[in-house]
Parts: sequence; structure tokens; C-alpha cells
Amino acid sequence: MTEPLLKSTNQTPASADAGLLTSAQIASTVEDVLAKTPFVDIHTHLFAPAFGKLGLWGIDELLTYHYLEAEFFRFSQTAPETYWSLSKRGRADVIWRTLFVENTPVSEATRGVIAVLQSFGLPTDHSDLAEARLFFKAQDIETHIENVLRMAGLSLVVMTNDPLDPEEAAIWRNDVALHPQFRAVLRLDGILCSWSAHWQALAAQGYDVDENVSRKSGNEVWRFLADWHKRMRPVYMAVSLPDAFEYPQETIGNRLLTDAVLPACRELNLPLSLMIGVRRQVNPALRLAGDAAGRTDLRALENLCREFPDNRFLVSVLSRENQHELCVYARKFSNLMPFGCWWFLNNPSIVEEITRERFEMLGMSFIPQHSDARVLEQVIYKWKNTRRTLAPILANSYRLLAEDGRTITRADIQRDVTRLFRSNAESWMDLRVPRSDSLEPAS
Ligand code: FIX
Ligand code: ZN
Repeated sequence: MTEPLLKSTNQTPASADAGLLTSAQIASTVEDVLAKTPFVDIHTHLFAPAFGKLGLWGIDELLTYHYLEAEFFRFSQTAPETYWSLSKRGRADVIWRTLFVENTPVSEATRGVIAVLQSFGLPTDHSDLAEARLFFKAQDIETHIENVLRMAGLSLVVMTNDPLDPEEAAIWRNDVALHPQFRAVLRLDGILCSWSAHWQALAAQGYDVDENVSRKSGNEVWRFLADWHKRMRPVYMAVSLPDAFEYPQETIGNRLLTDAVLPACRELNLPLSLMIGVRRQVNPALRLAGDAAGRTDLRALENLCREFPDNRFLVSVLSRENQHELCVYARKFSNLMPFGCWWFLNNPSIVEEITRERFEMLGMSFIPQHSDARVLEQVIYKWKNTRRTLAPILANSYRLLAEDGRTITRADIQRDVTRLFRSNAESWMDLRVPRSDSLEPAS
């Protein structure tokens, strides 16, 4: 079929800045712009170097990622207790042998390790890990972080910071050094999802709280959040919620949400990230790999968005079945920003479906992806895969638009990619480096 609505030009993508693109040029320009635009990774479990051994990196950590542990137990007869009794290095060895030597690593998580090894020029088919271990051992962490973020095409990563983790809290209390490429997030799971196990930790930090969340507890949790805000300068607050989450409902978590968390977010001008749909520990023997996914009733989100128009909600859902409703709600509430294809959804076939639908229903007004990386080098494969999956979807949206009569330029594509992977995040959170004088000591 000819393309009467597409202007035929001989421009190369590089020289086509102001000019119109042909159908073939659209595809290559989208790829080029995606490759050259530095992204912001709005949700990871990575840490800046000052957090020391909390930051995971290297081949043994890559291989013992919980996504791979779950796959290991499908292929191996090893009992979980036997696996957990091994050293980290021993676990990495059995995972390498089982998933990469005795089997073909075609799953998303195994293929990711191959992509990382390949990106460093390391062997991807050796029977042992000797060469990879030597390579990672030789890296200086500060320089390695810089290289990895450059290879992943990232300018900034957002951490997940738990003020109730004693090891992490001690580092924050020691005036941790600011890092230009990392930002903090104040994680609230301990407070909102398991108050009975955590209220004493707040009490031990000097806050007058009690198990039943009496009236003063709400104010005291508010004070706790304000103090940790001073320490961390988080770009948002966050919680992962179970599929059974309901709002309104008379629960301790909801009381803390309405009495402390939402007012604090309003006052501090922070969005609240809700990641909804995790079913924690359906198989506890697998530890971190033992969580599953469940469909949630998103009327809870509808109620929150309507009842709290002055709060902003960054939302990711874990069930594929909830994705369509999430898009519908985003069309109803401008204080809702859908983000990412989370965890079990971060596979090309599902990312493609979700992202296509989001473009169709929301245009460029969403944040397509976050990495959720737990191990530094994972950002290399996760963002490579995101760019690879997104390129044809985005190009196809422009092709349809061109067929329907709109001319497309490189500048349009650049504006859209920047929006999706940077400025939608920048307009919802303050991603600038916190001024060091704004990091007042918390009381
Ligand atoms: O709650 C979360 O932030 C989840 O992303 C993690 O806890 C989960 O274990 C994970 O790593 C998913 O990718
Ligand atoms: Zn996460």
C-alpha cells in the first residue's frame, strides 16, 4: 500500500530534526531517540554507594535474584532448606548450573543475566563463573555505578528507603552523603501494612504511639514522617499493598493513611505511590521468591482519588486484569499517575499489551516503566528490554497517526519520549538534587 499521507523525504533521522519523517524513518528515529534520551528510573531497590553493603551488585547477587530463585525451584529437586543452607556463592553456583548450563536461559530473568554478561564482554556459556567473579571483584564501586547507569541510559535512580530498617536507619542518622544520581523514597509498609509488628520501633525512636492508634498516635506518626522527610528528602512516599486492600474500611492501616500519611503528603507536597496487588508469602519456604499476585478491587483507588483531590497518587498494579480499569480511572482523575509494568508483568508480551493500551487511552500522560532493580547491573538489561519493547509500539502509534493525517517530526518524538521517561516524573516529584543546607538534622 502506498502512503499518501506520509511525506516522502530523503532525510536521515539525524538530519530530520525539523523535517517530516517517512514511515521507515519513524521507526529508526524512535529507536534513536529512545537510545539517546537519558531516563529516570522511578522505582528501584538500589542504593547509593554511601549505603555500603545494602547496595547489591555483581554476579553472585545477579544470580541469586529472587526471580531466578523461583525458577530454580521449578528445575531442581533441591529442597528450599538445603538451598538456603548454602553460602551466597554456593547458591549462585547451583543456579548457574541449573538454569544456565543444564537448561536454556530463555525466561526474561535468565536472559537478563546473559545480556548483562554480554554487555561487559564476559562469557555467557562457560560452565563456571570464575571469569565473571574476577571481573566484578576488580571493579571500584563508585566508578562501576557510573558506568552501569551510563550503559543503562539512566541519569537518575530512585531508591526505596525504609526508616524502620535498623541498618538503613543507622546510616541515615549518620548524615549519609548525597549522591547526584540517587534520590530517596520514604517507604511506609511497616507503618501501613504491619503496624502491630512495628509500632514499638516508632516508640523506641521517641514517638508517643500505641498499638491501637489512639488519637495522638496519628499526630505522632505525622511527626515521625516529617522528621524522616528532613533526613531523607524523599521524592515521594510509598507502600506496596495486598490485593485485599480496601478503602474505606475501618482498619488501622486506613486510619494511619487518612490521619497521618495523606495529610503529611499534602503538607510536604509529595505524591504517594501505591503498588497494589501483592500476595505476600503464599509459599514462605521460598522467602522473597514466595510472593504472588492477586487481582484487587480498584474501587478503593477510585474512593481515594475522589476523597483526596489534593493528594497525588502514583499507582502500579500487579495483576494484568487490573490494567484496563487503571487506565479508565486515570481518565477520570488527574491526581492519578499510572506507572510501570510491575514484577510479574515485566515481560515483553505483557508490557507490550499494557503499553499499547495506555497509549490508546492516555496518550503520553503516564510513566511507562520502572526497573524495580534489586541488583545494580539489572538496570542494564531491564532498560535495554524496555527500549526494545517500546520502540515498535511507539513507532506504530506514530504510523497510525501519520496515516490519519498528522505529520511527524523528530522533535515530536523527542518531546514525547522525554515526557514519558523524564518530565512526567519531574512534574510529579522534585527530582532536583536536595540542597545540602535543606537537609536539617531531624529532631
Ligand atoms: O514491594 C515492592 O517494591 C516489590 O517490587 C518488591 O518487594 C518485590 O520483591 C520485587 O522485587 C519486585 O520486583
Ligand atoms: Zn519494588
